[in-house]
Amino acid sequence: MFGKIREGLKKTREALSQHLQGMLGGGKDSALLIEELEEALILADVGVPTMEKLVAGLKKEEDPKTVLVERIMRIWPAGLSEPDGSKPWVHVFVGVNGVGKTTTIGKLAKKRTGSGQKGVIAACDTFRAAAIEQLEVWAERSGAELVRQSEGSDPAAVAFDAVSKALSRNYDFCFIDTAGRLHVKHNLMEELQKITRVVGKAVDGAPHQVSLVLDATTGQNGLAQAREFLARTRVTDLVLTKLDGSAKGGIALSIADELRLPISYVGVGESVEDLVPFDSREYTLGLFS
Ligand SMILES: Nc1nc2c(ncn2[C@@H]2O[C@H](COP(=O)(O)OP(=O)(O)O)[C@@H](O)[C@H]2O)c(=O)[nH]1
Ligand SMILES: [Mg+2]
Repeated sequence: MFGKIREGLKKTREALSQHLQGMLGGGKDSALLIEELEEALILADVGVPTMEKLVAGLKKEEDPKTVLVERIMRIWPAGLSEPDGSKPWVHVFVGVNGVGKTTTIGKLAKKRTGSGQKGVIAACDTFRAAAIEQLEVWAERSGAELVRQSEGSDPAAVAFDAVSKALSRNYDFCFIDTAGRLHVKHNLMEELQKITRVVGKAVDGAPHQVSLVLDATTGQNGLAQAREFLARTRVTDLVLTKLDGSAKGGIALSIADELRLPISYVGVGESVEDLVPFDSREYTLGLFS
């Protein structure tokens, strides 16, 4: 598993290193190097405020690269606290269409069933039949049970069914897949709030985890999405997907710096093993070498 984040950062690292040769190789005027670094960080979607924080006074440092790495390490928020053993662990996944919610749920379900756990997945994106079918495939692949109703049914009712089932069977987890259509933003947020309320009535403390899934290829757009969700729903952590296809891996820093939310997992590909726990050190070092 070690190295998957670094591998996922390949495109970002290549983009950064094109601009950073001076800094890494030495021998250039330091003001020029800082200018290059600023540009490289912006191109990697680190965002202006975070970039400015990282480079401030850097040209006076004897070993700018080490200082930069230390500064980045200080930006990552503390990790998620350990699950408290609640059973079922009710975990809701939110985010706009196409970011990778369903895929992430499938990968995580497979991880859990692979270690002997039992659980259900709730198909609460009831808007499209295709969404339910896609989840069905992941449920089969992982051996988790799918709780679904017909297309167009009330997502909160599906969530309630799923949580009740997980509770009565003493299952370990209940994953809730949600819709992400943005053109009816207001309704989507209300729908998410209703799901949250309903599962909280069925299981004490639920939802225990609400992950906002963001697509790394969308860069700063992801940050804008996050602000919208955070304004209307409770989010406990972030999942950053498609790092493998992105040269904008700096977005993780921008998000961590502004939102102060931990990143729990990183998606680095489409198959089941391509979801890895976030590792701040590997991520930081993987940006440069
Ligand atoms: N390369 C890559 N593709 C991903 C990753 N996660 C999801 N995808 C792909 O992104 C597309 C949309 O994912 P999906 O789970 O349906 O998104 P949802 O609409 O949020 O549920 C699918 O084709 C997935 O295979 C990832 O980490 N890397
Ligand atoms: Mg989906």
